[in-house]
Amino acid sequence: MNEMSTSDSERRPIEVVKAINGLEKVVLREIQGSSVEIYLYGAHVTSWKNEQGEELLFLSSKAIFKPPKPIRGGIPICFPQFSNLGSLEAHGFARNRLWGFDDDPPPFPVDAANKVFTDLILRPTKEDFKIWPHSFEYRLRIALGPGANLMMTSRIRNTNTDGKPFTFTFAYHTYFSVSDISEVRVEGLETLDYLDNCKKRERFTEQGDSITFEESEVDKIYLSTPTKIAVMDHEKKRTFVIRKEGLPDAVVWNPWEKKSKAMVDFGDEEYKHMLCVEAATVEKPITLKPGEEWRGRQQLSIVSKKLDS
Ligand code: TA6
Repeated sequence: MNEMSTSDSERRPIEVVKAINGLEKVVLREIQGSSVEIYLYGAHVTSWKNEQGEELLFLSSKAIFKPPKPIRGGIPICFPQFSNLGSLEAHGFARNRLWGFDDDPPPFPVDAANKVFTDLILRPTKEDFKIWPHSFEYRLRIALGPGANLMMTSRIRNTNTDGKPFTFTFAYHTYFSVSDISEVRVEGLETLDYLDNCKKRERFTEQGDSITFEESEVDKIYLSTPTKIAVMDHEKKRTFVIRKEGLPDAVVWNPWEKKSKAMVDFGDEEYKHMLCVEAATVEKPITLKPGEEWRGRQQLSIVSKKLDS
């Protein structure tokens, strides 16, 4: 990755449109035909399509596009708290806040191939300060490259002026669209330790084979995983590859039948067509002193053949 900026002349234009319930949405289109859609509400990616125009992310048909309800599906951002690991609402507040455009982002290591991107920024409101008394700047670059490569880079800086550090956990809570959950395998998490959210976060060690899904909810936090994980959809002959930096853990979630029925913004049968595999940092929360910055990046891509081990 070379340190240079994509000149404005090279950069492809982005579209900003009024979408569901008047919420603003950014549309990135890559020259070969792939696209990404991002709501400023939550800096939430709700669509990622390949060059054939096929949707790669799951978005519930019952998703609610109305603050403060988070959008069900796509890629919610969990910050400054993953799940209920703290006193804040589940998964923190970044996913149900209105983000702005970052017109003057600090220099950024870019991949020259990614000519279409947008820079978004979140700073705390007075209300946020009451529940999480810290100043921060969260800069997010979402870039789309050839082959429908989707790159998401988060830079979180502690801007406290009272000398106080802050600590957070984080996840890109990606909902992949799959043909049939019973046809899906996840590779790259074999033999790893994980915390089982269905068993009071007890610690277990995963078996030696790739992970498959049958009969019940799966909600596991895999610890210190490889930087590359594959989600293989045999029926669609499609493999999603997740590459991650600064995000040692990975969460795997499928609500299965019972929990699907319990969620108002999720269809009873929709668990059959989605799988969450989330690049995360959970086990070892990140602590930043004033002036310090953390970076967490995920790259999502699609390959048609099996991932070389
Ligand atoms: O990432 C998995 C998880 O933490 C599950 O425990 C489940 O609750 C899921 O997230 C969805 O959470 P949400 O708050 O969006 O309903």
